[in-house]
Amino acid sequence: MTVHMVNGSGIAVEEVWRTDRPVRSGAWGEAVFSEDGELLFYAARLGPQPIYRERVRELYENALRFTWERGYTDLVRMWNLIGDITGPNAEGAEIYRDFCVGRAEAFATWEAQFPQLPAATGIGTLSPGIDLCFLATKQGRTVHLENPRQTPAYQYPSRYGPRSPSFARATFLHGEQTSSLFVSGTASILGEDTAHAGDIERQTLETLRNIDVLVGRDNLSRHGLHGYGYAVQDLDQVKVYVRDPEHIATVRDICAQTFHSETEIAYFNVGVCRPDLLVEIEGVCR
Ligand code: 3EB
Repeated sequence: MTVHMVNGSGIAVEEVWRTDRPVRSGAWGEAVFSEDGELLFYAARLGPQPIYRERVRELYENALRFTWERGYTDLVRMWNLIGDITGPNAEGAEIYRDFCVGRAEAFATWEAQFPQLPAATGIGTLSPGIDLCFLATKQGRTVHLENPRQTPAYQYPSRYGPRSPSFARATFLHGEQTSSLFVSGTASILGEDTAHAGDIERQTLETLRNIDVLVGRDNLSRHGLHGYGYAVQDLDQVKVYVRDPEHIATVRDICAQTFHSETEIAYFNVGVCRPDLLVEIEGVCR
C-alpha cells in the first residue's frame, strides 16, 4: 500500500511487518493481503467519493467478511487514512464524520462476529480518498483497553458526529514468544473534550501523558493484564502526526526529550480528525 503522508520536504517512510512463518500473499477484489496462519494483514483503498458512508460501509464489510471467513476472528489494529479529513463532503458534512457512519454501520452488521473494537488510528492523508489497513489474528490472544482519562470513543456524544468512532484506545496481543501493546492514535483529549486548543506544546505533553496512563501497570491490571506495565518511553515504531508544519520542530523537541535515542519515530504533516487537534501520536510497546 502506498499512502501519501509526506510532502516534498519529508523523508518517505517504509513500514514492513515481519514474521518467522511462511507468508502467503494475494489479492481479493480491490484488496491485498498477507497471512501466516496466525496473523493477517489486509489493505484496501477507496478512491475519492462525493459521500463516503455507503462505500466505507462496503469497504469495511468486505474486509470483515474476508477476515472472518479465513478464520482470523480477532481484530488487532486498524489504520484509517483519510484524505481532507476535516473537509466537507458533497453534502457539506465533515468527511471524518461521514466515514465514521459507514464504519459504525459495518461493525453493527458484523457485531455477532466482531463484538470487540480494536485499537485504531483515524488520521489525515495528503490525497483524497481513504486507505484502510489492519492486522487480525486467530482467537483468544487479544485484550482491548480503554483509558481512564478518556471517554471511550465509541461513546462520544453526537456533537462529535452522528455515529461515534469505532475503536479502542489500545489492544494487547499475546504473541507466541513476545507480547505487544498496540497504542491507538492518541490526542490531547480528556474525557471527550479537546484539551489545550491552540497550544501545541501542551497538546503534545497531554497526549504523551494519556499514553503513559494508558500503557501503565494500573491500567493493564484493570483490564486483567496482571504483571504487565509500560511507560510512554517504552513506545516504539512511533508515528507522530502534526497538522501544522510550523509545529513540527516543537513536537520533535518534546519527543526527543521523551523517547530513547534508539526509538524509531516517523513524523507526518497531515490533518487530524478534529479541527482543534494539532497532534496525534501512536506506537507499539513490546
Ligand atoms: C480521538 O481520540 C482522536 O476514528 O479510528 C484516534 C484514533 C482518533 C482513532 C479513529 C480517531 C480514530 O478521538 C482521533
